[in-house]
Amino acid sequence: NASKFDYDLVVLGGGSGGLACAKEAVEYGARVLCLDYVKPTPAGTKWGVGGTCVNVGCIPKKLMHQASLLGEAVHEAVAYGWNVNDRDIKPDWKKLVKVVQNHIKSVNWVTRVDLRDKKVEYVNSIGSFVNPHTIKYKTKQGELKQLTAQYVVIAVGGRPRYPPIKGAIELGITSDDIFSYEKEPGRTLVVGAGYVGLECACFLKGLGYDPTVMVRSIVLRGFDRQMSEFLAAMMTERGIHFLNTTIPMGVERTPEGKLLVQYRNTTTQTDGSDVFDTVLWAIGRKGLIEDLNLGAAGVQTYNDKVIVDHTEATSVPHIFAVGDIIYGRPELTPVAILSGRLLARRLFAGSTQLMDYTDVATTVFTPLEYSCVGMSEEMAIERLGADNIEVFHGYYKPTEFFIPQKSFRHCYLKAVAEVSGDQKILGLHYIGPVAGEVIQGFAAALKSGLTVKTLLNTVGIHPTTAEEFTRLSITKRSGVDPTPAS
Ligand code: FAD
Ligand code: NA7
Repeated sequence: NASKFDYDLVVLGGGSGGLACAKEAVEYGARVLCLDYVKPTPAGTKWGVGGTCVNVGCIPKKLMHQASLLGEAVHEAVAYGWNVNDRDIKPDWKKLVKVVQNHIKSVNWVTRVDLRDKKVEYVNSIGSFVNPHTIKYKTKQGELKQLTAQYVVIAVGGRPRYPPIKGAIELGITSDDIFSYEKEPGRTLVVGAGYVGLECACFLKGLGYDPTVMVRSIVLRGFDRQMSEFLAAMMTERGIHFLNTTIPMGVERTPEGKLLVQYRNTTTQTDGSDVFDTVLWAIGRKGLIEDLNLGAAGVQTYNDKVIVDHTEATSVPHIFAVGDIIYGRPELTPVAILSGRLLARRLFAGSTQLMDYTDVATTVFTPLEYSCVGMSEEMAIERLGADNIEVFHGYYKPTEFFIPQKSFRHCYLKAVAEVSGDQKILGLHYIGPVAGEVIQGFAAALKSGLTVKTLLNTVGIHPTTAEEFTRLSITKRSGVDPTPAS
C-alpha cells in the first residue's frame, strides 16, 4: 500500500538519470521528490540543478569543442575565398566562458520550471538513508527533515578524482572547473588519457593554448586500439604533446606563480619536471556514495559504485540505481536517461521493458571525432576468435577537406563483422568529421541486425563521408592497401 509512505518515489540526485526517472514517474501519477545538491569543487566552482552533463560535462564540452572547430573553420574559410581581415584570429576565453555559462544557467532555469510544471518536488539538499524506506536531508535553514518513500532511486553520479600527490587538490583543477575557469588556461598539463582528458586537451589546443597530455599506460583504454592510436597520432600531428608512460609525482607553485609539476617516466624510470600555467586532472571519476549512508539501507557497493541487477535493483529490492553510480555500466547521459525512464515505467506503469546496455554508441569529441558502436576489433577477436571475424576498412578523403588542404591522413573507418553468412556487423568505427552524427543512425541499424550485405546494398548519400560505410570492400585479411586512389 503506497499511501503509508510520504512519497511513492524519492530520487537521490537530479542529474540526467534522476531527473528522467522522476519526470517519467509523475507522468504515471506517482508522488515524487527529487533531492539534488552539488558540493563546490576544491577550487570553489559550483553549479545548479541538472547534474554533470548539463553543467560540467557533455554540454559545455561540446560548446568548447564547437568553439575550437570554428577557429579552424575561419582559416578554412579563407581558402574558400572568404575575406577574413584579421587572420591571426584569437578567441576571447573570458567571453567564451561567459556565453557557455549563460547557456548553462538558462538550461538550469528551464529545468527548474519543468520540474515545477510536472509537479516533481525538488529540494536542493543532500539526501541520505536513515533506514531502507527513510531519507533525511537538511533544509536551507538547517532544519533536519525525514521522509519515507516506497521506492528510492539512487542517481548521484560521480565527481572527478584527484591523485594522492602533493599539491594536487590545492593547485590542480578538473573538468568540474575548466568550463567556468576565469583565468586563461595557458600552457596546460592534462593528466589522464581517457576521453575526458583527450577532449579537454583538444579544445584547449583548438583555442590556441598549449596542452600536454600525460598518459599513464595507453590512450583511451577500453576503446578499439587501432582507432585510439589514430586519434593520438592525429593529436600529435596537430601539435598536442604527449608524455607517455608517465605519472605525476607532485605539483608546487613557483615564485612566478606558475605550476611546477614533477613526474616519473615508468618505462625509463627517470624523473622529470616542467612548468605549466594550469594542471587539469582527468584521471577518472569516483561514485558519490559517501553521503548516502548506504549502510543504514543495506545497499551493497563495489569500490565507490552501487551494485545492481538487470532490473537496476540494488541488494535491497525497493532501492534502485541508475546512471554513472552503477557499477560496470557505460557512463553516458543517454544511458542514464533511458534506464531512468524505463525504470519509472516498470515501477509505475506496469511495463516489463528492461534497459539494454549492449551496443551503446559513443563519440570522442576530438577535432577529427571518433565514434563507434558495438565491439572493438580486440573484443570481437576475444569473443569469436580471429578466424571468425572479418574486418572491412578504408581511408577516405572528405570532399570538404580538399580546398583548404586539410590533412585526411587519419580519416579512417572500419566494420568488424562475422566472417560467414550475410556477415552480421559486430562493430562500426569511424574517425572523421561529425562522427557522432554519422554513427547515430548506424547504431539503430546495428541494433536491428545490420549485415555487411545490407550495408553494401544501401545506396549512399553523395558526397558525404557516411556513405563510405556503404562501399567498404577491402578486408584487412586481404592485405590490400585501403588508401583510395584519388
Ligand atoms: P549526474 O549527472 O552526475 O547527476 C548526479 C547529481 O546528484 C549531481 O548533481 C550530484 O551533485 C547530485 N548528488 C550527489 N550525491 C547526492 C546526494 N547524496 N543527495 C542529493 N544529490 C546528490 N556523456 C555523454 O553521453 N556524452 C558526452 O559527450 C559526455 N561528455 C562528458 C564530458 C565530461 C567532461 C564529463 C565529466 C562527463 C561527460 N559525459 C558525457 C558523461 C555524463 O555527463 C554522465 O554520464 C551523466 O551526467 C550521468 O548522469 P547521472 O544522472 O548518473 O549523474
Ligand atoms: P577514464 O576513462 O577512467 O580515464 C582515466 C584516465 O586517467 C586513464 O587514461 C587512466 O590511465 C588515467 N589515470 C587514472 N589514474 C591515474 C593516476 N593516478 N595518474 C595518472 N593517470 C591516471 O576517465 P575519464 O575522466 O576520461 O572519463 C570518465 C568517465 O566520465 C567516462 O566514462 C565518461 O563517460 C565520463 P590508465 O588507462 O588507467 O592507465
